Amino acid sequence: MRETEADRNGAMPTRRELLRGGAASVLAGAVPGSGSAQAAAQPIPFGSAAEIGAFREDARYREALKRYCDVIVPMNDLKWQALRHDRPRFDFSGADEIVAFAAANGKALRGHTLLWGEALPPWAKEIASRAEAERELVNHIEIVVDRYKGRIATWDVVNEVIKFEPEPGAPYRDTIWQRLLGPEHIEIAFRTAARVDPKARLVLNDFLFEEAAPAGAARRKVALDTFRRLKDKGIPVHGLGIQAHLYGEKELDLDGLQHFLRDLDALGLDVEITELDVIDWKLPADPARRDKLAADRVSGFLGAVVAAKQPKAIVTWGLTDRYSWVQDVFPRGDGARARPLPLDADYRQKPMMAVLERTRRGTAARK
Ligand code: 9MR
Repeated sequence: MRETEADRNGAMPTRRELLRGGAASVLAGAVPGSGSAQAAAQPIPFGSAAEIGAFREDARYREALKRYCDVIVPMNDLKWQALRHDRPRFDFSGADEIVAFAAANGKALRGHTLLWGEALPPWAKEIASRAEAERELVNHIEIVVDRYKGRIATWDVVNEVIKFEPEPGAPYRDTIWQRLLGPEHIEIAFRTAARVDPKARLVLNDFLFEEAAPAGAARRKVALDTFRRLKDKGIPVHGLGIQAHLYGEKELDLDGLQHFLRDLDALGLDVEITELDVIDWKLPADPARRDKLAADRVSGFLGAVVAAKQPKAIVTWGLTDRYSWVQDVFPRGDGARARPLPLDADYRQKPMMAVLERTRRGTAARK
């Protein structure tokens, strides 16, 4: 692998320096389990969501995916909106491109997502009865999971089902699935995915488990209650996807998070960090200062996570600040570009990348 301009210019150690430190397999994009040279303890697999527009148009983006990722997640192309824009016909074009790229480059895949109340095609509003909702949901999951059976190892079976601020008796979001099927929509989705691909790892993916406000604790409780219910009913579920869209300006409830991780462990569940980035709209403008604060936020979060429970993977929601939902949804008041990700808009490594590397290799500095 060539030393790139980014290595030479970035604030991070050069590739040569990292190699001296024994990080060769990471920079070579080594895939855990592929038999490539690795340190004795396997590093936690690292990955990113891949956005199809950037993936198609930007060769540097594809190179970055090859170089840094063990795991790739199609960011939007497995959502209903992408697959089902035409009700009778499935359109797998975008997902197939990313899946083929992953296969060609020896990357694992996460599937995102089989059930969500958002990113639905307009026709979904026409689904009117319980029977129709169940038929559509089961049919969708059967076809999608079957197509990628043996290729997509892990599925975010349900995404963002927990109510933003859950209340007693009202744990789940008001979505078309919840309205027509009630809480059973979660069970139907997991049961169907497991039936079609019994070897797949099946995950419930959601956010704000690290939140210090009361909603954080309430959301953790709903997740645990949901898992207990699924387990009691014998429904296969393997883990929790912790999205981790971290707010740069907010202190996190790391004690609450660690307690939660131990509770999940006691239930026999894995965790993965699935959509990590830092929402930096309230952080200071100076890029170096902002990057440092974002890296510190990620370091505090991941440090607490690995101290309580080793995640199966750490996945960021994009790789480069050039393309991120944070820029669109949380624009800064001063008009400066958002810097939520481990590479800057010119693909230079930021301090966050060093934190990710240290965390996944278990070499994070102890406080
Ligand atoms: O980053 C995604 C953006 O490109 C899409 O327009 C949006 C709607 O499909 O979804 C974004 O990704 C979301 C993910 O699927 C679920 N968790 C929150 C992510 C950021 O909004």
